[in-house]
Amino acid sequence: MTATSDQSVSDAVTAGAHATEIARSGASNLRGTAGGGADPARVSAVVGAALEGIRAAIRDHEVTYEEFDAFKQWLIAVSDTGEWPLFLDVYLEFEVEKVAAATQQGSIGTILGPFWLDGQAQLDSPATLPMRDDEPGTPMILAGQVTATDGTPLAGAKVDIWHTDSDGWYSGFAAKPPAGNLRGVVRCDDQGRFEIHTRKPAPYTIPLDGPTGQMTQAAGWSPWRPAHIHLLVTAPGHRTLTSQLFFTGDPYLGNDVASADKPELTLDPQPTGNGDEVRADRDFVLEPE
Ligand code: MBD
Ligand code: FE
Repeated sequence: MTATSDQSVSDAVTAGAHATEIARSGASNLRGTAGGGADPARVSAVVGAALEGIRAAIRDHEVTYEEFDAFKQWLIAVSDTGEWPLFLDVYLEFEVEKVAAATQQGSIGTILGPFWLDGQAQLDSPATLPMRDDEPGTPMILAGQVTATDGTPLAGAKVDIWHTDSDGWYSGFAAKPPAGNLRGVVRCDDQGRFEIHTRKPAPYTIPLDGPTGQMTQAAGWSPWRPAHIHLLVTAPGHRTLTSQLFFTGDPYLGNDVASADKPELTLDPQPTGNGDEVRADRDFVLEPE
């Protein structure tokens, strides 16, 4: 990878440093137990297969010393910018999510990604997410009900929601939006219903000034993610649903750099008649633990 100027590396470093801190603390390990104590046979099988995949690429494509050295430089840049969470969540998490989804009942989910934050505003439904006085973008209502797989409404359910602003920036990971912007944990009513007032997010490119974006572009791949809303839907005694919602007509659907979009997760918001406000309805079904 080519070197980048200090100025252009800053988006990647701003996002990467915080995402690395969160991943290192284990706070974003929402679907797993702590690591360690792995069975040697499993380490050998999984790590062995991963290494053999890379060795096969070297053999099949006759990788040169120059390219091997560029790979080393790239790995070092991933560490220096803190982009391990970004790189892993963009290029590998969707496969891990498929493994997890194979044993999950209820609503279909998708990957968590690197930009979830703990400790956000706790709100009661109907709720408006924290936003700037002049928050740009189309006003949007997301509403629905959380039930168990047997249809029981889940009174104690919460919807933890985070998404970019209408320019594609996440609060907490980019300099522009203030802390907590367009993030919140919404407590549903006694019927498990929620109504969340926010702004429609925009399509997003992964940082282009860091090694993950540079590798993506060097390969001629699209660095875009379709516009999306992240959600963690929780209820006591139920398995947490990690999901994202997308929008009909988004030009990047089916070509998500993170391979996380699924047809079942597409919203088609409709005008409410209140200015340019739109509304989308979506229910969630959680599996008892
Ligand atoms: C994102 O916003 C995201 O959701 C994922 C999975 C990866 C990179 C950026
Ligand atoms: Fe995202």
